[in-house]
Amino acid sequence: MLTIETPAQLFIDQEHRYGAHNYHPLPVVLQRGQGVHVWDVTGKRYFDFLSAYSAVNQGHCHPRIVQALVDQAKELTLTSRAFYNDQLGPYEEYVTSYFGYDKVLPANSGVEAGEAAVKLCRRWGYDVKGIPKNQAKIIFVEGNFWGRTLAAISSSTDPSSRIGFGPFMTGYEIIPYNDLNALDEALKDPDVAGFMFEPIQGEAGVVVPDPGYLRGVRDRCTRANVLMIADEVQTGIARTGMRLACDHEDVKPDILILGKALSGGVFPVSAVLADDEVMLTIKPGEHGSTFGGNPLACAVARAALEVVVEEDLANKAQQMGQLFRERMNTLVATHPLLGLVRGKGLLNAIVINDDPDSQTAWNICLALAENGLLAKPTHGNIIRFAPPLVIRGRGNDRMLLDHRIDNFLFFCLIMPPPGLLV
Ligand code: IF1
Repeated sequence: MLTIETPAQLFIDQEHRYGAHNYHPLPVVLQRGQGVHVWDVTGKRYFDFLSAYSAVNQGHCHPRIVQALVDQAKELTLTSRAFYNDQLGPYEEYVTSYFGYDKVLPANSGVEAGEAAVKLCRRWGYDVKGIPKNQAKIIFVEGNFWGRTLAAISSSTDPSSRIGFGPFMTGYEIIPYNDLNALDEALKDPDVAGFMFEPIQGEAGVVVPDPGYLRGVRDRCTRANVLMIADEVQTGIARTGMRLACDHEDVKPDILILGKALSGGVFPVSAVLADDEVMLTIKPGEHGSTFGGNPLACAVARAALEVVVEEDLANKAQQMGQLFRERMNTLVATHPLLGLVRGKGLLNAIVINDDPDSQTAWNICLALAENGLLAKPTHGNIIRFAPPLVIRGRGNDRMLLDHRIDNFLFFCLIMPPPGLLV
């Protein structure tokens, strides 16, 4: 029988035929995005509860950010850093003053910024702390995720990130997350230069540490003369209800890593921020990248940050996240499949009461997509829910908030067609 392939299937087949198979996407082919919504090629509208893993905090195709991209693209897109340009300085002044650091090292992806942070930390360890050459150690935590490069996966405890990619980088030590006693023990080593971690672990399944953990890390790193390196690629830029997740405990990392929503998802932009004692250990010609600090990235990132400030997205994330968890907890109490809800601001996850190796979370996400909400499982039975921070839309009334959440609860309550959840 002749099967008329849907346009969506054509795109799926094309990706399968011509693209690397390094992802397992939901069977949804997206074509347009605006605010909290995306549309697929059939015109179906979805609430986006993934936000490109917290890269579109400002909402899809935010007009202000897109305009900044368009305007700059007509002037100058890339010069290389062999020359100065008229966008980098103003952006550097803006971003360092907003986050409270002396300097910024501009980069493109989160992992590239993470690599720069590791290099800065090691160089500071040798030149400032006086660690013997090539002996510097950096402490990471179990469940960490900061990207897919060899330096990043060398610190990973997730076999799927590591298997088949050795040999790995040395000079790393891994301790449990959210364990200050383990950190105390690791910091006894005089060759430790830094402690790099996420204030809330994203990929691990939105793992929120105990209250006081961030402050405990800060005090211990200060006492041990070790750099506290906060990877806020996913938790930063208002996502958890404050400017940075570290702000929840009024803690200033020595090195701050940003990415994703730093550009509102409009362009690849990342950054490492630090004060002069750390940042100036790298001299001209010792680090860089073709696109790092390009005029287009600077114009986009500046607009993206201005949107966060002017639309008060941190407070919106705080309020909406509170409402989300309250409402979801009423569901959890009555719905056998739904386990605990956890998160901060609009970085939340629900643990599904089933074996991580089961298809339950995946099937729930298929059912959610069927009902117009996009979310994706992480680590088997955990579903992350992270909509754009503008989800309350233009109106600020609570009814609208409830409406959005009721819509979502509606999706969750609708059990998928029989047999889809096995
Ligand atoms: C993919 C995961 C999330 C990150 C943190 C650095 C980076 C990431 C805390 C590197 C990137 C992305 C990678 C992306 C999916 C997404 C992800 F599932 F892979 F782990 F968010 F949890 N630090 N996370 O979360 O930034 O180099 O990617 O710009 O498809 O691999 P990047």
